[in-house]
Amino acid sequence: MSEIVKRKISCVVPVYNEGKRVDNVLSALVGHPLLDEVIVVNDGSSDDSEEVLKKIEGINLISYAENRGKSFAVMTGMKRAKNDLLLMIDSDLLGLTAEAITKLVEPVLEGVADVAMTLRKNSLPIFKLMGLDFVSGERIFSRRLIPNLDDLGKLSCFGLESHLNNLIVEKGLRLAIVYWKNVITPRKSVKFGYLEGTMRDWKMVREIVNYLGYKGIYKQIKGMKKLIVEKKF
Ligand SMILES: Nc1nc2c(ncn2[C@@H]2O[C@H](COP(=O)(O)OP(=O)(O)O)[C@@H](O)[C@H]2O)c(=O)[nH]1
Ligand SMILES: [Mg+2]
Repeated sequence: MSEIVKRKISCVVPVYNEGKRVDNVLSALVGHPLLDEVIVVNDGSSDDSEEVLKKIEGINLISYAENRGKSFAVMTGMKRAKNDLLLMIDSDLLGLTAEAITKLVEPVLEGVADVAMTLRKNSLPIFKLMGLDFVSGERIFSRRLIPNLDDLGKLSCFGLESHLNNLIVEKGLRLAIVYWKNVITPRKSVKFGYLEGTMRDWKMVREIVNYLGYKGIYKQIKGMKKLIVEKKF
């Protein structure tokens, strides 16, 4: 990275029952030279996430007992964030490294894009074909993207990404897609077992469709595709 402007980054990590996976994710984040702070929000996990998190030094841990969904958790973390640049990272990623984080934040730090988001090794084939995984949870952007953080708290658990996408399209921001060729997001059936995993997948799809509608999804993808910068990352 040659001439990057030193803009400080606050990283927000939502955690819900990720005791098995969160340790590795945080080891890629804590102490990363480009991250100023790592804020972790754990709400109502019923596994050992809280115990695992309490042992990790160098994080800013926010915990509350009631499970209020990912959107609310991310909003809570962002309200605590000190910096203009906000980086969202899911806590269940497999194979995450400090280099992958550098690769994701670089386009924004270098001023090539306003927003950067990932396309992961196991993003759906159709997303790979499109060159856009519009539901990806890993993104970096300026907090100016979100006029009112409280709006996030009102979204359904998985409405967050769709809401942010709408704001990106509305504002016509330059979008970088960063290919993470070694990072995987585990399928819900792996995390929760086949039956519960499938039910949760459908719930997520329903929430996105309820929020955007089928036409809205098409419009959003089309709008985002137009904003993707040419340079490959
Ligand atoms: N704090 C918090 N985090 C959540 C909640 N639901 C999901 N997450 C986290 O958000 C990220 C994405 O959720 P996940 O279930 O993996 O969705 P997927 O990646 O779209 O399949 C993971 O890091 C989860 O731990 C929640 O209710 N509260
Ligand atoms: Mg996931």
